[in-house]
Amino acid sequence: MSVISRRLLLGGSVGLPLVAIQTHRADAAPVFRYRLGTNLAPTHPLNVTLSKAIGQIKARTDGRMQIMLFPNSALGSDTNMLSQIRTGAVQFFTLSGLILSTLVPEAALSGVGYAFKNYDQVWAAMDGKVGAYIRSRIATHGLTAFEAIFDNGFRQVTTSDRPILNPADFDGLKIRVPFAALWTSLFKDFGAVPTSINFDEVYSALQTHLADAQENPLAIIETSKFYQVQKCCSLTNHMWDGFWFLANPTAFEKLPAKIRGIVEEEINHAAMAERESVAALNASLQGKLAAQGMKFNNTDSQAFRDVLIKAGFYTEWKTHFGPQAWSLLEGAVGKLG
Ligand code: X2X
Repeated sequence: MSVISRRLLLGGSVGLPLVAIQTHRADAAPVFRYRLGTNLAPTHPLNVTLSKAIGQIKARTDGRMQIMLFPNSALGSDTNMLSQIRTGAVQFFTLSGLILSTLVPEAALSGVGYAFKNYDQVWAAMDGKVGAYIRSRIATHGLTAFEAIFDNGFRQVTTSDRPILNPADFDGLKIRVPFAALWTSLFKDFGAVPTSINFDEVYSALQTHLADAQENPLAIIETSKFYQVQKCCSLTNHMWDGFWFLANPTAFEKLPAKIRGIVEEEINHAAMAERESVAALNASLQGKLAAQGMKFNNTDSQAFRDVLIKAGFYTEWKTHFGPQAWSLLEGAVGKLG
């Protein structure tokens, strides 16, 4: 406004300077204001590291690339946001590969039950052939996934009353799972009764006993305060999960190449920092959560894996993913089933 007023004033006429204003405007470097949605609490390392990256991006682009972060599903639930990023209503979104599998079936590959045994296997696969394969599949469905996946972590089961000591303890348990066929299938095969609920409704679902259990890594159990509404935590490590940083391709391609490069660099850098923070939290939070009242127990993963084998879980999902995807996964983690 002040530029216009000054020019109008200097031009001394109302009609003439209009062209000058337009030229001036066309010459000015455009500013891009994009929105980024995440489902997690602001204190989770995902949001902490993304906030830092956003600051870096703004500084490195002289204020031209302004990303606004909306944590806590403030722009919508995960399934809703998946629609929004496809239409471009939101430009950036972090999403679990498993939930993404409602659109890109192959994206669930990283979530096969008891596939990854440790983080070394996870990062070798996700920064290697498995991740590259999944990203290429995501691209064919009209979304862009950045190279470095963010860590969610190895998932643990929490319950409102009984602990899960053995697979039989799952019998009839009403457990909340995110929207993904693989999650439902896994817990059905354990004998539980899974209910699909978006993350933004999990706390209240547990509070009202719509579900009596949920499963998430310790960093989420802490930052989303599930310890307030759950009593037991069984260290099952039944699945590794990560968040793809997704971009709407049209919005992303609209950015000048230099800005695109800076965004990619800073976001991928944030993912590496986030992985370290999450791993440190997941390794150290047990004591804190125990002090907040949670009762922990370890489990024998082979006993749970055996139940899945017997139930035909691996056979079913091998068929679902197909031989190419399955052999990539087995190449990273060894023979499954
Ligand atoms: O919904 C969940 O449980 C969460 C936060 O772990 C995911 O985004 C998959």
